[in-house]
Amino acid sequence: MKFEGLYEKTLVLIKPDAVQRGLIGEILKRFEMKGLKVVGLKLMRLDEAVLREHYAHISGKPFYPGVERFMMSSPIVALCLEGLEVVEAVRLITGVTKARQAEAGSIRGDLAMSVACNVIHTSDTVENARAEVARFFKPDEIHDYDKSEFVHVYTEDERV
Ligand code: FUP
Repeated sequence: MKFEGLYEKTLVLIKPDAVQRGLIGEILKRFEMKGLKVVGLKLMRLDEAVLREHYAHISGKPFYPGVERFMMSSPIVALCLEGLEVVEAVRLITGVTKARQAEAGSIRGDLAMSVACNVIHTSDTVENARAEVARFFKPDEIHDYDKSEFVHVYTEDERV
């Protein structure tokens, strides 16, 4: 891959509310339409241990037990996406945490009204994305392949 160093991977979790509401396809479609490359994809159940690690930054909050119960209430879909500056691009498509305030056109803005049941988790920084992809995917579950991305990069300084 050309300019490999500029490419990032990010983690998306399609949460139990989206699985229950039949929104897996809609959410996947939005990422695919944006031009993002799916390099990891699986249905899985989460347990307390992985959730406490994943949500360490909120595990002391009063609402945390509810988050844990919700995230274990049905399987989720874990998705690893790859692309140029993909972490920021995916956060923009995600919308803010409180879904009823999320911008129209974003996934949360279009598909949810709740704070807790806000249809997806997405990594918020490049550093967290690295740790989160490693938390949810084994190395052999990430698939490297060629896909045209229609992102034109001339030099490492010129990302257009
Ligand atoms: P985000 O990065 O947008 O997923 O948001 P946070 O990491 O701050 O929060 C993680 C999850 O905790 C949210 F997706 C939903 C839940 N949460 C609540 O239930 N109540 C709150 O007040 C804040 C977050």
